[in-house]
Amino acid sequence: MAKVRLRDLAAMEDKFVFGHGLCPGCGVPIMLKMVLRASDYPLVVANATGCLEVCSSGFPYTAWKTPWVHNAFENAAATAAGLEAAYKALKKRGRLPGGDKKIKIIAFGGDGGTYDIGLQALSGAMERGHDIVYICYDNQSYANTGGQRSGATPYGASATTSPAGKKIKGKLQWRKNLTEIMAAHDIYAAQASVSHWKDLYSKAKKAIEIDGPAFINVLIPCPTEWKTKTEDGVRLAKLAVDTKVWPLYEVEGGKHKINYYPKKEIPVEEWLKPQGRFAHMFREENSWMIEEYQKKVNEDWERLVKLTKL
Ligand SMILES: Cc1ncc(C[n+]2csc(CCOP(=O)(O)OP(=O)(O)O)c2C)c(N)n1
Ligand code: SF4
Ligand SMILES: [Mg+2]
Repeated sequence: MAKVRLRDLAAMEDKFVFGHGLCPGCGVPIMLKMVLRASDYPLVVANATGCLEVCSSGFPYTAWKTPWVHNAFENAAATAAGLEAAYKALKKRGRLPGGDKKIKIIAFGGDGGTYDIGLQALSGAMERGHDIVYICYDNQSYANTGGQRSGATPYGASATTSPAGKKIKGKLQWRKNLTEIMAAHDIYAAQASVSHWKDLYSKAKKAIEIDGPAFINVLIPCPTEWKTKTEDGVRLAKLAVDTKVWPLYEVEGGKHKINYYPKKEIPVEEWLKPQGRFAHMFREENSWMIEEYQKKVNEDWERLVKLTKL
């Protein structure tokens, strides 16, 4: 793990600053400030449509202090791949503005833009081996457009397109395991959370240093769509890790490594309870949903532990 002290981080230049309109308590800027600090090189950012893009670039303002390209909802990875190809071509011809200095290309996309609509572009870019980093900021919802369910939305969560009511009890499917899908591309793939900033910083640094494709899936608390108190975000992100709902791990050279083993068993309902989107699961007649949830979390954790032993 890269060694970093909080006071050194605090002294670093901020490349994502005031002037954005992200909600109070949103986890996106926490993630962003950490990831942007992890680079020793100038960065060029590709950003899929979503909360981050919409809230940081209302013309004529910008919260970005680094070159930034807005692309469509579905093609952040393709934009990043194109930027990298252009960078390489200009470098080869000696036509890079600012000389020959190394830059890195980094793409940010939400879970909707990554798990779902941008998956083809992402898979293609990673398979072709572009020297890019792709960060999925996973708030488990199509948040920017009103909280529709995505492939990342957890089982049971009430979303505007999977509303808990008389007909259904929230989302009926389990979350897609995107981190494993990306690991299957034989690249550096990792899972991180804004609650564990040293781990996140180290993973971002490693991904940026790697000469080739890298992917990180970062859990982002979203008070608006998780229906939680604004001040609870980081605590909930930590609870997701401690209840094993969101294990911190990485896959490098085909080897799985768990970066954090929770010290004690915390039931999954501790994570579910403070979130309004799961409120219906706490009605007596729906208690089986919490049991199902716990069973799945246990099974997924056991499977992950087994993978680390291969
Ligand atoms: C092709 C296309 N379909 C739909 C939209 C509308 N749209 C814009 S952002 C968005 C949701 C984004 O969700 P996510 O990627 O999870 O980012 P978040 O808003 O949660 O940050 C949708 C549906 C669009 N811009 N383009
Ligand atoms: S809706 Fe959620 S992810 Fe979007 S800005 Fe608000 S808190 Fe952040
Ligand atoms: Mg989202």
